Amino acid sequence: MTTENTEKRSSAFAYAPAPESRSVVDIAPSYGLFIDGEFVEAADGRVFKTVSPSTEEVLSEIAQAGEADVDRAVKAARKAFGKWSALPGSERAKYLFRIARIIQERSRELAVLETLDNGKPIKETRDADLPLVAAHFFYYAGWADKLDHAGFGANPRPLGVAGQVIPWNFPLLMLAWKIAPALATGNTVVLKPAETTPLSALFFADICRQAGLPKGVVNILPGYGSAGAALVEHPDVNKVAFTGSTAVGKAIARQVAGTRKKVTLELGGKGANIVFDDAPIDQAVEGIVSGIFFNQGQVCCAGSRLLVQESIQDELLDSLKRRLSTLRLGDPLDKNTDIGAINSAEQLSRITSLVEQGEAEGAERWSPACELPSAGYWFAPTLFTNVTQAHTIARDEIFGPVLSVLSFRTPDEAVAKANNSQYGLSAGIWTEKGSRILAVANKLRAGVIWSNTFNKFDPTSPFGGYKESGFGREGGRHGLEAYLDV
Ligand code: TAP
Repeated sequence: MTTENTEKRSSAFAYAPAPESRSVVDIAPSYGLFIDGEFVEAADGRVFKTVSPSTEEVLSEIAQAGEADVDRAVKAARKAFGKWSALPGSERAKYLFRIARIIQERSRELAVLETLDNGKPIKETRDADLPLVAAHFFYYAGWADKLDHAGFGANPRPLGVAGQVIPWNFPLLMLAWKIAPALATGNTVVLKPAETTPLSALFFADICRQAGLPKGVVNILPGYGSAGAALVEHPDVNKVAFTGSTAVGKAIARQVAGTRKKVTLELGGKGANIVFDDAPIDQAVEGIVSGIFFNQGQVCCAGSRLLVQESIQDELLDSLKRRLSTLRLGDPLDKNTDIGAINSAEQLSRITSLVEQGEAEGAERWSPACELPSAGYWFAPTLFTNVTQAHTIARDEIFGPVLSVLSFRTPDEAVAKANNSQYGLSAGIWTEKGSRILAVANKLRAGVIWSNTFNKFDPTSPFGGYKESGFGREGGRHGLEAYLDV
């Protein structure tokens, strides 16, 4: 996969410290569905395997929810809703605070588990995912007794049973984004984790038991192939929350049309990271790297299009290539690993085929010299130059460690190119001029805009998109509205 202008990796593999031990966490050989406070087999007894994407080792066998199980879980959630929604907010808050504290106490186990099941580097699960997960539960615990003061009028009411479908790129964090606001507002939950990453959600089910959460308030249904649709279509589900691909988001919007179910969709993106000629180059390079290589680029708000002002393009690309040559790809449990595994064979083949299309359409591909492990699913950090707006790699979400570089001359051209996308989720602006940050940000059609940084998250900030990136907001005070009849 290397190209002519590939640079030699210098000392990237010289030092290999002991990896974080997988013995930190006990993984059972099999797990049931979590319904009404108990782990149970699927009604039809079906199971599927979850594998570690960095080794292809089978981690565990998971019960596979079908339609009957969805019905069972929705009934349990409906039954629990009466008492749960009638609790004073201060009581619901106590459970959420307890869950948040247990997550902190067990964060080492959870970080290792997430890294094993997802393939992302331990330094990301440890320093980003887990702290953000706990923070999300703490933040919404704080809202539970203040809903009358959230600006939605007096006495806002919960909707009922929330059916939630989450993706594999941030399994536990997306669970937190969905479950914390739902419970704070008095709803009960049936959540379907992605089929490639069910383990941290099942571990979370155990945390719910440890926290003494009443039975049926949270139900977790791993599934594969039909559980998602059965949940969304269940007539006793009042609220649907989905994060994932735009194609499935559109299907869900069609499924719930005319049902009065409240829906939030958080879908794909093709974020533009815009670097002006007065930007601090070294800082911008770090932001570009974290923007597209964090979590192997499997991030809906990734800065997957670099828009660089023409006058600094050569200098910036030289710095960027030097920096990419220092990234360490390999064992995700190694604390020094920067680039982990791609989540699944399917995702790897999607990335590979889009990258091949990029080359076939005439863009120039470059990667640092990089040895890929023989087992598992891996893709080297890749950047494309000579990219035009018409190229597929400039338009489609690749959801992998692949950066498409385009240039611009004027701020207006930068804005026009950034907005030239079916998506509108994220953008970044790099410049020393505060006035330019405000002027450009006001013209960008993106739900989240960072300036002089990228991929920073906070539970107090609403997150969500424009256009085909979906609708509704998660996080912050806005995130409460999705779960309330206001
Ligand atoms: P996605 O499309 O993201 O989601 C698949 C999930 O949706 C599964 O859990 C599936 O459950 C459920 N689902 C499928 N059809 C459904 C329906 N009609 N109603 C309700 N739920 C339904 O899946 P993927 O194939 O893993 O990823 C494909 C692409 O999506 C990636 O390449 C990436 O571009 C994008 N993606 C985006 C994000 C974010 S954060 N925006 C996250 C992950 C992936 P069942 O198996 O039970 O049907």
